Amino acid sequence: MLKLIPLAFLSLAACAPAAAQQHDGSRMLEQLEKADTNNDGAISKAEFTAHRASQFKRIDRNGDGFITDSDIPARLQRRLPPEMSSDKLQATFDVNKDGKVSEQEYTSGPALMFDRADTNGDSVVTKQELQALRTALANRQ
Ligand SMILES: [Ca+2]
Ligand SMILES: [Ca+2]
Ligand SMILES: [Ca+2]
Repeated sequence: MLKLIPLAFLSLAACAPAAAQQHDGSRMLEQLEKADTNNDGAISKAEFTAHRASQFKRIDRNGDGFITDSDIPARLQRRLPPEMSSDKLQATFDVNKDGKVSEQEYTSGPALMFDRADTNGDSVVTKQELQALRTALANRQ
């Protein structure tokens, strides 16, 4: 369980705008590919949302339905770059500004990588769209 937290946390942060500016696009791409639960090579918005919901459950360690500071161990927080801090996550996902990120806020929060990959805007990232993004990211690095 403890081992899962940093991973889940990194993938959460990878969805934040600041992280999108960084050169770890391949990790974000990986997250996107993992969301393809029916393995048809395409990721629908529904699959993406479901993937986020399962991430949320892993990050919300005390299971109270909210991501708060206490869900991220202080030991881990100190090692994380500033753009992955809980402040930053809350700035991105805490829409009603109550200091907690609810499951609803997280699953319907900004989906930068998905939106970027879905170039024709039909809410499905196809294999071709995924490949195009992979190429674009590789060229940038
Ligand atoms: Ca799929
Ligand atoms: Ca909130
Ligand atoms: Ca599309």
